[in-house]
Amino acid sequence: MSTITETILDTTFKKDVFNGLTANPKYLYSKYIYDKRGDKLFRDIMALDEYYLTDSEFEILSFHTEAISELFRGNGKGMDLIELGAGDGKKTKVLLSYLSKNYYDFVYKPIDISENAIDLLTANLQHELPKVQVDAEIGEYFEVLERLKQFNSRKKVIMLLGSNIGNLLHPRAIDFLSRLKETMNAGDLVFMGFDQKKDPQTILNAYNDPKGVTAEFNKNLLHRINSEMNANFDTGKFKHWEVYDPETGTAKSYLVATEKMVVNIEALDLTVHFDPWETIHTEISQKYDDKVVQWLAEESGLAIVTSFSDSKNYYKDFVFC
Ligand code: AVJ
Repeated sequence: MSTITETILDTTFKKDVFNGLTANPKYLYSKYIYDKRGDKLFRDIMALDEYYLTDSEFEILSFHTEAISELFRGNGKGMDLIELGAGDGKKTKVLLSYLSKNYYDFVYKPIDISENAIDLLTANLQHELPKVQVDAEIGEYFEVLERLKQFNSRKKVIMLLGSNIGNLLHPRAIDFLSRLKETMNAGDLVFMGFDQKKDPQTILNAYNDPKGVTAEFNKNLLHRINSEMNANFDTGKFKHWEVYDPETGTAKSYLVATEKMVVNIEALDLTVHFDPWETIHTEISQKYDDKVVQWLAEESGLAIVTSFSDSKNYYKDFVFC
């Protein structure tokens, strides 16, 4: 890379876009979907009938509130409930409400890199559950977790809902879980959602809704590059495409160029050529079975304490220590 290129690529977002669109085959990371518009589109996805993940996990948390809360009970010195990537907190509120009504001594610590998301959530909780003590942190997950490790007298429960782990292929998931394990002390727990393997058609429908919300969500990557890097992607000329491999459990999203195109990204000083039907790989949404979760846990030094499932066995929340 020349020095000029290095000065232009002054953010990780720019570097990642440059690397992804000059690679063969092309790719972009799904984490960049989530700006304000992307957050809104994801909330719209969660409200879709086809997107069963949210309802399934909501059912688990509602049906097993007491059993889950019992696992979270502290050792007499209080508990920190740390949520990574909290979003709008709709599912978490079920637990928070129960925990606060039953006089658990706990602090809810949502962690997110989006200041916007944290502000919305904190204001909402202040209004709806004023008794819950909220201590939000804006930052990278591990930065915050490493800081919290020193307060080892309080029990920590680290929660990751929504099958967000599914955005990582297994080797990166193992890396992530191993790093979580390193920030845990004896008695601490991880509470994590894993979307399950099921009828492949159900999975494809969840990522291919007829209203096209998921397509818009996927294309938000191109919208963001257009507005933040002064590019001229014609988003109407890309097609959202989803594939699911029932053997590996990997769902993959693509944006497919429907014709030959030349795109300029001014801020990167880059011209990108697309052949007709050339792809940009944008997202992984991994689906799991018990064997795979068991293997991921073992590889990461975690032990499975228990798991909770919805009535259709579409989704599972696992507890690790
Ligand atoms: C938020 C990563 C769990 O992969 O199911 C929804 C994002 N992508 N529809 C998922 C998403 C397309 C979602 N996660």
